[in-house]
Amino acid sequence: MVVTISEIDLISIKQPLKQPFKTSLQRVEEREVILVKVQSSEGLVGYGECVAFSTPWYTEETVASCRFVMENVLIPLLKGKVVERPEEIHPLFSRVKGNRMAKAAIEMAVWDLFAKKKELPLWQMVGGTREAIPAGVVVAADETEISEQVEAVIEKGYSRVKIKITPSTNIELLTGIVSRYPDTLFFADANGAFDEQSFEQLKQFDQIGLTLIEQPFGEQEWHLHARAKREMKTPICLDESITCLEDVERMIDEQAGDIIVLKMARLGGWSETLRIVELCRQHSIGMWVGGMIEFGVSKAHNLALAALPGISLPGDFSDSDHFWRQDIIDSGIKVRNGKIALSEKPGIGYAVRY
Ligand code: OSB
Ligand code: MG
Repeated sequence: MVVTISEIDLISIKQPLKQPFKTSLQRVEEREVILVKVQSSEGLVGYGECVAFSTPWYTEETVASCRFVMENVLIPLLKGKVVERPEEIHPLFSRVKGNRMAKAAIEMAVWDLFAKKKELPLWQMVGGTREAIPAGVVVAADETEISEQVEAVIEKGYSRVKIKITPSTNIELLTGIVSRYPDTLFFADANGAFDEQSFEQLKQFDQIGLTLIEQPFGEQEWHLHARAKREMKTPICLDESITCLEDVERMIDEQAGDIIVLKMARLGGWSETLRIVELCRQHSIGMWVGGMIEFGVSKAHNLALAALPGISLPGDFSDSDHFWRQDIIDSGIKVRNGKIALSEKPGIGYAVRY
């Protein structure tokens, strides 16, 4: 199977969020992403979405740095190339240092293109075995708003809720919420807000009945994460610390975590993510697919990833109408009875409009 990459276009997408996304790191009110459209000489089209933020508050990359690297470095490497397998993109880009979110966006578009060429849903092309993906939602709000927002999402059918925490989170409030909904899985995401001084505060979260605690310490704090894993019973999950396969190997070697969040954008795309999934399967490391306030193209790729065997925990998969008035894919991502059905159409399975 041969594809000649003839065109690569970058399209800016900008939309206000329906409600502000508030974390200890950043308040996000408007989201800008770059839609990547890759075309083959025979007229097939694949889509990726570059999900770096406007400023480097979550990862080092930004919308501007990604656009620069894509336009000046990655697109010239790929344009006009004859590609036989989508796996060829990762080594082609490996001569470029870092810039994983920029690489991922283009690489993902090529994977979508190949699935369309093969006339297969992307989730089937990568070996997915599930037909519906359990939904999960993030409540990132001020303390006064949390109870109300949790109640609202549970009423909408979500059975996994992720709440943002910091050392000053009101433990009684959180304990009350978690015990009020015994059938709901609660994840707590700290985005690295704890440190050695606040270690004892972190331990208080161990009694609440959380499914996991995500990234309590900074991304390089391997020792503190290992200590948390030793001293606490709640599983420790790494998000920001995991940027490549070697980071997962380090987590395993240093026993610094039980679970990882898969974010294809942060990991540089499909190839690296699939290697990581294999490694985690071999070592019985839990996995789930994380979100970054994305639009439907990125979510569709992530849904295909979540269809793989071994990805057992529910990910950051909310309905398009959670963040957006109008998503960029037709009909949007729909949560029904706490699940999202996978599309049977080729590639990412949704028509894109922008
Ligand atoms: O840490 O998981 C995170 C959003 C933006 C940046 C980082 C994170 C998040 C989320 C997921 O919490 C939000 C979503 O559902 O897309
Ligand atoms: Mg996180």
